[in-house]
Amino acid sequence: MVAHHPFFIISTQYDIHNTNIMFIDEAQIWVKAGDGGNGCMSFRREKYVPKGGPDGGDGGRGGNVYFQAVENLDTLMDFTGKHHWHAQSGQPGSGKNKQGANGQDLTIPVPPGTLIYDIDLNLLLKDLPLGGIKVCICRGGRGGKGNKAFATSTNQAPRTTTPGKKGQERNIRLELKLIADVGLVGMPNAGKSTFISRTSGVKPKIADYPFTTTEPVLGIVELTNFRRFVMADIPGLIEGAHNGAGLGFEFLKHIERTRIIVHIIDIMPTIGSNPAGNYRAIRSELEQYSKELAKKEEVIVANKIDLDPDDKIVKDLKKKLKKEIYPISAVTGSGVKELTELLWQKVKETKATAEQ
Ligand SMILES: Nc1nc2c(ncn2[C@@H]2O[C@H](COP(=O)(O)OP(=O)(O)OP(=O)(O)O)[C@@H](O)[C@H]2O)c(=O)[nH]1
Ligand SMILES: [Mg+2]
Repeated sequence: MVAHHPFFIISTQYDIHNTNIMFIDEAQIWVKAGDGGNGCMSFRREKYVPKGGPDGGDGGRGGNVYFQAVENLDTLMDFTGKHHWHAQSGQPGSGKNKQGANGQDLTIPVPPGTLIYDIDLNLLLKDLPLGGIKVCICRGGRGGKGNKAFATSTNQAPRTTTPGKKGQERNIRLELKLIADVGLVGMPNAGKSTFISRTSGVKPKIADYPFTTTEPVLGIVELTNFRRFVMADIPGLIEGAHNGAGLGFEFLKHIERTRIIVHIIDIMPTIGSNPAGNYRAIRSELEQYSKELAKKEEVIVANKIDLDPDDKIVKDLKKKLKKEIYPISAVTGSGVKELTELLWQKVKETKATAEQ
């Protein structure tokens, strides 16, 4: 449901020059720096001293708003529930020439790669490509002057003070480009879209006819403890795809850069085909398309096990393919949680290897 939240928009963009599926994660928020505290008007009052001098202190400075890129964040989802962000205002000055306390700064953590736009100015303010970088986006207001500050030799009892200045405020749009970690491949009707809709916030069209999906769809798969990865659903592949048959081929380039391929096999395919044969046909298409893609780590999933209550088809498939196979039912949810855990683990491992 995340995709429909007013402050959280997911859209997919294709860039044919860049073979990644780009996934734009967006959030709109309002940020405000703290106001400066007002200056104070006060006169010293001492017993037996007829005229005390002015002693109103200055107001404190309002806190600034910073954005900081933080390494372990990877989406803007945390902004879904919080639209208003403000730093603390400065305290007013007080008597005895006491300056008001400064307001505390606010630092908003965002994932590396976040772009910060001012919506009203339609302007890119900053780009935070790397973790650790911190920028000030709204300055806190200066504190006002207390009447002590206006005392001169000719005006020893000023009654003038100034108010604190307002803190800056902005309507901000955050934008983050993500790349899919996991790509789903398989024949039309295998249940790829059913799987992504069960595990992420996106709801692609699902139907019992081939080529229901005509364009890639990306979703964020969320697990417990803030673990997440990005998954791409692409149109189904068919034999001859590498020569242009069907729809899926055009989108294969998008999964070239994903870390893992999930190959979904329909264990009850249409008459005239069988699960093992379909698996091999898709593998052959991937190999003919690109050696690199074919070398990518693959997780083989047998889907629709609700239609195979005595496990016969899956056993037979394992025997034929001689590979590890993860049985699931995208419809009933059986095996789905285990599979997403496994995928997360593999994404984490490939990320760690890539960073070495
Ligand atoms: N019984 C059963 N049916 C399933 C399961 N998963 C998907 N289906 C059905 O299979 C049909 C195709 O599902 P989709 O998710 O649209 O398949 P797809 O792989 O995205 O298909 P394309 O977009 O055409 O490539 C739909 O009628 C689903 O309801 C499952 O686990 N069990
Ligand atoms: Mg589909």
